[in-house]
Amino acid sequence: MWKARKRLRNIAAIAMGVIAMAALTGCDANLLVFDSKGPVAAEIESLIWISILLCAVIVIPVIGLFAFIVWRYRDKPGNKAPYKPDWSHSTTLETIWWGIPIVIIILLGFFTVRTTYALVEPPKDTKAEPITIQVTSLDWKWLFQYPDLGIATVNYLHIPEDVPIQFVMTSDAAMNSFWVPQLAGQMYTMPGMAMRMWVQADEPGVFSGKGANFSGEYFERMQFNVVSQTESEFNNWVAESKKSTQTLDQAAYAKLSEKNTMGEQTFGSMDQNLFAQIVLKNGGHHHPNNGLDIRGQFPLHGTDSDGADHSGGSADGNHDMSNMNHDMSDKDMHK
Ligand SMILES: [Cu+2]
Repeated sequence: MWKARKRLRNIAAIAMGVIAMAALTGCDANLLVFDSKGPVAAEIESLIWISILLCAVIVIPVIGLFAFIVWRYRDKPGNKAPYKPDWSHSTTLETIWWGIPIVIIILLGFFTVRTTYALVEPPKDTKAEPITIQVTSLDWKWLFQYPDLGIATVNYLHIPEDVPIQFVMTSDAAMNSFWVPQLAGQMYTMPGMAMRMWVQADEPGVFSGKGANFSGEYFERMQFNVVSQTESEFNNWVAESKKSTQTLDQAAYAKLSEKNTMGEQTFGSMDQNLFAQIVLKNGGHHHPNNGLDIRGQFPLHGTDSDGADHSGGSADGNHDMSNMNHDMSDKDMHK
């Protein structure tokens, strides 16, 4: 009996040690949401802090009361704690333990909604002209296209510091989640949809990003570095990348779409319509007035221009890419 109990205690001690180690090593130095390096991530970080404080308002008194009650009402000869077996209701207590959570839920909701809406817009205090990066998650790699610059990369990207980056994201495989913890929150990439997330880095540096969603056999290989650079360094990198003779055309994309893993790649030129085609071929549906900068050429369908008939679903066979009479390549058309 005694031996069994001792063995149980040893197992418990080892289990606690393993959990503690996992908890400590889990904080990869590159994945710190509490070490934000840009205005978008800073906004999210303050929301996390507000949430922690509001939770603490409940958690700390509850833990304190638990310890107090266990001590105060413990079974001990001569304990003078009041004993009231017939007690059943207290309006004061009911008001407190319903009132505080209601106030906390209202505050949490207020701050969450405020942050969510704020993040739809590019960072307010930045004057720089935004640049767009189109992101496609594939099995098992990330494709980044720079429609403004005509280059593309795989599994890494460079951005200029202090410039708002508009990530327009889709998936051409299982859905995934794009996450650069120090620069922004997570956003899902989904086939047939284009999602937008604003990102901005305050300083030069290398920030790690990853697919935060399980996406099959090699999901853990869906990692990439975001290299933030000064404007001149960034321009040098762009000029250097343009020298690459690799072109991201249909043939190159077909190769990228194969199920495999790969290292970093750079394409010196690319097909400007590719991203739009990826979104449309998976059942996507272009809405010119939604403010998303998907770029590329879209076929005109129905009565899009006056905003009617947007009910046509994903199985829309009318999206024939050969019928490119609706030129959306002009940036102003997206305003
Ligand atoms: Cu439409």
